[in-house]
Amino acid sequence: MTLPPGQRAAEGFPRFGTHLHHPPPAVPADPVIEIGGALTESITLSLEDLAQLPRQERKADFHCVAGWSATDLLWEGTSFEVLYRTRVEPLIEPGASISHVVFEGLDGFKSIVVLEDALAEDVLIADRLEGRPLDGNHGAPLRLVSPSQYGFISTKHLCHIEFHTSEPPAADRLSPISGHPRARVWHEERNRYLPGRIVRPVYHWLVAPIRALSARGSVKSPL
Ligand SMILES: Nc1nc2c(c(=O)[nH]1)N[C@H]1C(S)=C(S)[C@@H](COP(=O)(O)O)O[C@H]1N2
Ligand SMILES: [Mo]
Repeated sequence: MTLPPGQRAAEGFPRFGTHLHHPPPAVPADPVIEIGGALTESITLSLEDLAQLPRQERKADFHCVAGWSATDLLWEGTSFEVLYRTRVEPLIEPGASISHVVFEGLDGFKSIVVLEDALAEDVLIADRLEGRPLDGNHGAPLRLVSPSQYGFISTKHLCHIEFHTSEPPAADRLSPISGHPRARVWHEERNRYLPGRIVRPVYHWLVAPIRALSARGSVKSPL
């Protein structure tokens, strides 16, 4: 098993995130994804709408920027590229060229993704993990999964996708641990300002406390 540079295999698949000790957000009775931005109209996709699109299964490792990796996870869901080509591209404003996509979760978490990275063939909007519906720990009801990018790209509890024609300002851009805008794990693009190998030790040091806090807010799960 080969992990990307600077990663260590974690035990299991921990709940982790900037949500820290906060429990996962409540799942709405009828979950939807709102889709908007530089489009001629905004649309709302229900789970039934998503179910019209082809299903995909994908085995992949998951890499957190702090340095832990979970291996061989089995995700199921919809290809983001197929969703984009079929439901979004026909709505793009004439003359507009989409460059970035913002994914937002029910807890207010956002990731900003370069369109080219979002359209990679391994990017899913997942609703199942290891053969079961996603639980609150890992992003119920739906989450983005972009296995070739650090975990902070893979927004959990996905409820809103917005398409932009230029790079929107990142909320954390002034922070010394601001995430790299590409976040490609094999390039070790951890940090917006500093080379990945330089920041590794600082990030590794964050794993234990964030993992412990995230576990405090976790829900009981069969995994
Ligand atoms: N909605 C939401 N999505 C999120 C986060 C978060 O705090 N909230 N944390 C991100 C980070 S930093 C990581 S490493 C992964 C962790 O996913 P997991 O809890 O399923 O392990 O979720 C990402 N997506
Ligand atoms: Mo992370």
